[in-house]
Amino acid sequence: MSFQKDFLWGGALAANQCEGAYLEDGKGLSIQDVMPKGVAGPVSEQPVPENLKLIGIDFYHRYEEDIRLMAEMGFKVFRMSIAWSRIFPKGDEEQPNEKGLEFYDRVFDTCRLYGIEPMVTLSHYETPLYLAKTYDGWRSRQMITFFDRYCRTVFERYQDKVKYWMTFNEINALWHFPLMGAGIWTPKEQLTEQDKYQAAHHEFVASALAVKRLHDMIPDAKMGCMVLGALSYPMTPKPDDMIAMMEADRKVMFFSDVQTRGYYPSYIKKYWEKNGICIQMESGDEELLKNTVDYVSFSYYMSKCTAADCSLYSKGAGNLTSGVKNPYLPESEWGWQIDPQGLRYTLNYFYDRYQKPLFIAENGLGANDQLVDDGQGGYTVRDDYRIEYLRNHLKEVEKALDDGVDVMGYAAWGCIDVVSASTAQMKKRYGFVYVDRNEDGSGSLTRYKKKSFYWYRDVISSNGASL
Ligand code: BGP
Repeated sequence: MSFQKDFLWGGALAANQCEGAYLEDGKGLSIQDVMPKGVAGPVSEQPVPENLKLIGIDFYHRYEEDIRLMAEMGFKVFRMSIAWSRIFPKGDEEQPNEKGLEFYDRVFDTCRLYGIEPMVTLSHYETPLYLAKTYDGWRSRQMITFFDRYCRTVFERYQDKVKYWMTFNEINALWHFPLMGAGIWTPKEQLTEQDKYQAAHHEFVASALAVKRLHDMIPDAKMGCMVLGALSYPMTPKPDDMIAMMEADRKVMFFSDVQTRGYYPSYIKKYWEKNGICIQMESGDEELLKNTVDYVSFSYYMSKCTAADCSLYSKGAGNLTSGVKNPYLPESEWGWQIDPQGLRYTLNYFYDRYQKPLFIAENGLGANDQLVDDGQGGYTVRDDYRIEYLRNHLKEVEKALDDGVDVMGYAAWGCIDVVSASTAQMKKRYGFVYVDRNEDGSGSLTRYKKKSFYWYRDVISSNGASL
C-alpha cells in the first residue's frame, strides 16, 4: 500500500527556535529567552546575547520567504507553534496583545496563499517566563485558567484559518525537563514525583478543556496530543528485561493514555497508591478528561533499549534516553541511535493501543552540515546522509500503512535550520534549507537549498513513489 492521496506531507518548526524578535511588538519573555544553553545549561538572569534563540533564524521577519520555500517543496502541512508570550506577554493578563495576534494572521494567510495547512502547537517548550517565575508553571492550578484564556483567544481569532491543533509539545518531557516541558521554575532536583504528577494533572485538565473549547467553537477542527515517542526494546529476552521494558514504555504512554482514553489508567492509580502519591483533583476534573483528542501525534528520533539492571551494559546517549546502548544501531553525531524500523513499530504500537489517526509530528537527523560551492555560482549542502535517514524512515511509514495503520501525515523536524532545543546550538541542523548563522551568532541569515530540498520536493510530488 502506498501513501493515500491526501497524505499530509510537510515539516515542522517551533516559535522559540525560529522566530527571534524576542521583544518585538509587545512580546513578553518566555523561558527560552533565559535558557542560553538549552536543557543542559543554567538559566540566565536576563536574556544574554549568547542565546541564539533571541534572533533564531529571524522567521518573524522572513516568514514569507520561508513559507515560499516550503511551498516550493510542495508542503501540504506546516506544523508550527504560537509563542504564548506574543499573545499574552506575561501570561496572566485579561487582554491579548493585538500585535502578536496580527503576526500569526500574516503567517496563516501566507500558508493559505500557497495551499499549505497550518498545524499549530499551542505550547512548544515556551511558557511565558512570568508564569514560570510567579506560579511555578504547571505546578499551579491557576495555569489552567490562563491557558484556557489563551486557547479561547486564538481559537476565536483563527477559526477560519487553522484546522489542526495540538496542545503540549512532547508532554512527557515534563518528566525529564520540568522547566522546558512544563515551565516549572523550581530546580528539577527539588521536585518529587508527587509534584510532577500533580503538574501533569493540571496539563491534562487544561488539554481536555482545550479540546472541549475547540469542538464547541470550531466543530470541524481537530485537536491532537503530542508525545515524545521513544519506545524501548528489552536488552535481552530475560523476563525481567521485558518487565523493565513494559515499565519504561508506560512512562511514555501514560500521557497519551490519559489524553486519548479520557481517564487515568489502572496501572498509574496502583502506582500512586503504592508510592503514597495523592493527586488533588477538583470535582468535574474527571468528567472533563473525557474530552479526548481527535488524533495522536508524536516525535520520533530514536528507539530506546532497557534492562532490569542497566548497570550491566553501556549507557545509550541521546537527549532523553536513560536506557542502555543498543548494539545493533548506528548513532548520529550527537549519539542519537538511528532506527527506521522503530518508527514502523511505534506507529503500530500507538495504533493498536488507540485506534486513532496518527501524525508524525517530528522526525529527522541533526547534523553539522557544511555549506559548499554548488558549481553554479551558489552554495548548497550535499546532505546525502540526511536523505538516507529520511528515506529509510519514510519507507517504514509506508510499511506501517501496509500494516493497516492510519497515518495522516509526516512533518520533518526543523525543515529549515533552527536553533536546537536540547543544546541551543546552531550547528545541530535538520533542515532542507541551510540558514547562514554560526555558533557565535554571526551570519547573514541567508537561506540556501540543500540537496535534500530537491529530494523531498520529488518525494512529495510523486506522493512517495520516488522514495
Ligand atoms: C524535540 C523538540 C524539538 C526539536 C527536536 C530536536 O524534542 O520538540 O523542539 O528541537 O526535539 O531536538 P534538538 O533540537 O535538541 O536536536
